[in-house]
Amino acid sequence: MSKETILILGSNGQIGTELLISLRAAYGYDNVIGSDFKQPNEPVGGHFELIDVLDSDRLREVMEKYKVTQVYHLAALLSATAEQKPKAAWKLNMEGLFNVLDLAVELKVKKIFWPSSIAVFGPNSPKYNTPQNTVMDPKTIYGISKLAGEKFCDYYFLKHGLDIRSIRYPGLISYRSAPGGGTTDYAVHIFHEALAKGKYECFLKEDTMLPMMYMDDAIRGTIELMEAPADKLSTRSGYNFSAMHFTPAELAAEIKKYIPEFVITYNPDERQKYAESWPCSIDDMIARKDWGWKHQFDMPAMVKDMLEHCRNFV
Ligand code: AKB
Repeated sequence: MSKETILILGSNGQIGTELLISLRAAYGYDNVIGSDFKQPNEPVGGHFELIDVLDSDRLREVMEKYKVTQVYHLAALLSATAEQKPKAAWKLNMEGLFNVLDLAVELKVKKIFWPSSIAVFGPNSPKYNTPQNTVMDPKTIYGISKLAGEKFCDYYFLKHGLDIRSIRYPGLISYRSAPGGGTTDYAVHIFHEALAKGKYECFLKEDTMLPMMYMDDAIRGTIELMEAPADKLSTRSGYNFSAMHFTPAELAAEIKKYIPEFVITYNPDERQKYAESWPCSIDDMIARKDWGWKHQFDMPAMVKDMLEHCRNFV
């Protein structure tokens, strides 16, 4: 395997924190550079650079300094935060992506990873087993920026031959890193509150079904996509990517098997609207066929593992 130097933009975030660990294990500690617009809360060791993705000169400086061969561009505002500041979200999510794509072409970066989301779908997309190619009418600024981003990724692949790969992440559930500003975040908070207080007030209605995935699967799948032979990939926008789907009531019932006294209440807020515009479940057949994607964690396995790990934080 040729030597790779990998830059993660947004390595303090929910996905970035875990990718940094896994990529360092796979590619060598010193070959993976973490970066974010602020210092991590806890030192992560190894190479770390402060980068605002809107500052193209700074990005170029770091990419040249390390002779970066791969970039994982994760810096973005998620659905709920983006809705509070739509113009700032559009600027960060789109201009940040352009800066990365343009520098990748100029500096001949070998591969780029950019995360898309189930938020690219909308109320007129099929709700269940939403296919890879279908009606896409996102209603959140986050979803609009992800759909536009997908189109630009495809465009840079076609026009410049840039090897860009992308996944439409469902809600991600993790114990090492906290989510921030998303609609699916309830599925992480619920574990910490169940263990600390025995109760949780959910900001979605009890029957709001959404596609979800355990972080271990998401990280493994992401790296597998990045390592797949280019000629196996049939899409350069975003692959549908799925593992499980459930409602808050179903998740609470599974948690109650371990914490019988756990009580969930519901107080839906504006995030309900965003969730209702998204699919309930996803058909990821093409990812499974193209690069062999296969999830390992279903909902019961995820709950067991989350509770075992989250107990250490209480
Ligand atoms: C969010 O809730 O905004 C994200 C997503 C589904 O992309 N987790």
